[in-house]
Amino acid sequence: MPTDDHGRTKIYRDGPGDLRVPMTRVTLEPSPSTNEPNPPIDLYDTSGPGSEPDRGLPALRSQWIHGRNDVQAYSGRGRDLADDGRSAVRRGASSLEWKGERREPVRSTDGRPVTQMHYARRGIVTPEMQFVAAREGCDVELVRAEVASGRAIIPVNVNHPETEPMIIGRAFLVKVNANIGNSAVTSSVADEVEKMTWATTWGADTVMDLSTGDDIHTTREWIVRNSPVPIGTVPIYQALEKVNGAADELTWEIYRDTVIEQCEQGVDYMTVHAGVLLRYVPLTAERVTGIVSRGGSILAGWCLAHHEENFLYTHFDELCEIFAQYDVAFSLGDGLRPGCLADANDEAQLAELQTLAELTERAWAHDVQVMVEGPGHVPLNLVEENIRLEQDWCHGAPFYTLGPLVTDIAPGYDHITSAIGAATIAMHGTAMLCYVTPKEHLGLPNRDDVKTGVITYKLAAHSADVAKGHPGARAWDDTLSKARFEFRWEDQFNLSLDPDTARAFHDESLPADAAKTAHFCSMCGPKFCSMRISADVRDRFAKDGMKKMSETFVEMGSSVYLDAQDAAAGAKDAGS
Ligand code: IRN
Ligand code: FE2
Repeated sequence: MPTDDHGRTKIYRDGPGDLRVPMTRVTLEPSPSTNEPNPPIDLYDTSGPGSEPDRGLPALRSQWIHGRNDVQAYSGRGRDLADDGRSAVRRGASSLEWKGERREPVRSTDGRPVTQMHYARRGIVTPEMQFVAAREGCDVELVRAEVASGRAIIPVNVNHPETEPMIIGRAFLVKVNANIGNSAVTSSVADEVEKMTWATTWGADTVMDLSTGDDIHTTREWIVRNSPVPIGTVPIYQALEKVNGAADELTWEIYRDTVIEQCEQGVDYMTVHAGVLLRYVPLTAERVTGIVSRGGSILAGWCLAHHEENFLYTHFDELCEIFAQYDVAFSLGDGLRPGCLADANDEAQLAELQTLAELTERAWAHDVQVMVEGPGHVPLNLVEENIRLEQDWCHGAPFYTLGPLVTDIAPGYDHITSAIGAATIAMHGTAMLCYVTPKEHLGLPNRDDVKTGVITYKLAAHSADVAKGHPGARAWDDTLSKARFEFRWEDQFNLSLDPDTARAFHDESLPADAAKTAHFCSMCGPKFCSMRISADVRDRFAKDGMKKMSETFVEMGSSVYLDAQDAAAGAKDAGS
């Protein structure tokens, strides 16, 4: 959320030890009629401490990571990995070089897991868990227990010390992911860093870098070093670049080296489409839109070309061993998600989900954190079944869904078609929502689209928090409503998800400063403002009680018109 001089400031709440937890504090004006003070409200803040792009953020978690004495620096993939010759990383643009300094990656000292799940299962409360508890305003034991059981994850790679820990799980606030990333066609490294910062400014809880094309490695390095939120990727995209787009030439070794390269850079979670099994691919043959997942289509193509099982599935345990040594979380990819209403909840989708359930348990056996990806496009009446099956089959592992869009007829408005599905599925327990921007199906989102996508998903997520009765969620709505009823316009703007737009829309028709205290806006004008009329009625008839007031109202002919004098007084408020 943006901090500005309009009553919103960034504050740090003291947590246990040396923890400083960021919040946006909104200070409020007193109620005009009674002059009673309104206490400030603190809102969850994802914007980070603010970075200079070519310097990166401070390494907040460094001491926590090293204090555990279970990771150490090593010289990187060159020492330990067989290089098959094709996957050699250009040393010149190494992940390990930042501002000319060589940054040694760290990983587990002796191969044992260094994951938050590993600690949680042993009853250890980490500073990351304490930070999360202070941020969510909940008991740290809830955080530990949910992480231990797999029902929540804290994605924090040991090589991303810049991140402010956050938690994804149904017992916590619903989170929002924003996808960014260049394609071969448009945009530069600096643009993508700027988009990441912009997305977290408006409330993105995680950001996925889906870059393809040139400079994939450098783009990601810049993004990770500047990101206060967990970064996710889809490593198969970069692996495919390494074989120049020839999916058939992909190998486990190329993929594995790509994953390690990204583990060393500090990527916090990775989408792995390991559930796209050879035998499921024919199930998509009769679909209206086939396989719409990029990663899913790459792996389906590979399986068919080789007539072999998906190498991500056959090497899954090796992948777990790698993830465990850096604390990288799985986002088990839904490579067979439906791409239209007609294909929703079909055999291919549900068969894959069953495999994702099996993989969840395999990852947990390695103490590796997991979330499970979900659709896509689903008619509203089938949305709930998706979360119900996922929670049942995957033993409560957090669900992370892409919307879903509940209708296919509104290209240009798919942030809305999908936010309807997103709010619904989150109300029933989805832990994180992958945003969809207005450009979905049409083009690469620009800065405005990123903001629109994030705000739209924040409101979907918050609606679900309220519906779930999440502690404290409703207070935000009630605080804004009170400000609205009392015509505290500045408070109403500052409490908004997007204060800039709220203020600009108001000022479009009533720009004068005085209008900020007026008891109406230009939507209804002074005569028809229901809030004003209702407040007047309350004031005038308070003494006599509401019952009498209602009788009088009927006697007066049940008219909502104010008399001419009142209307003029309202107009004067605005002008003076
Ligand atoms: C989220 C839920 N289902 C899919 N996603 C996101 O889609 C995922 O997190 C990643 O950002 C993107 C992967 O797209 P493909 O490769 O499956 O199309
Ligand atoms: Fe789609």
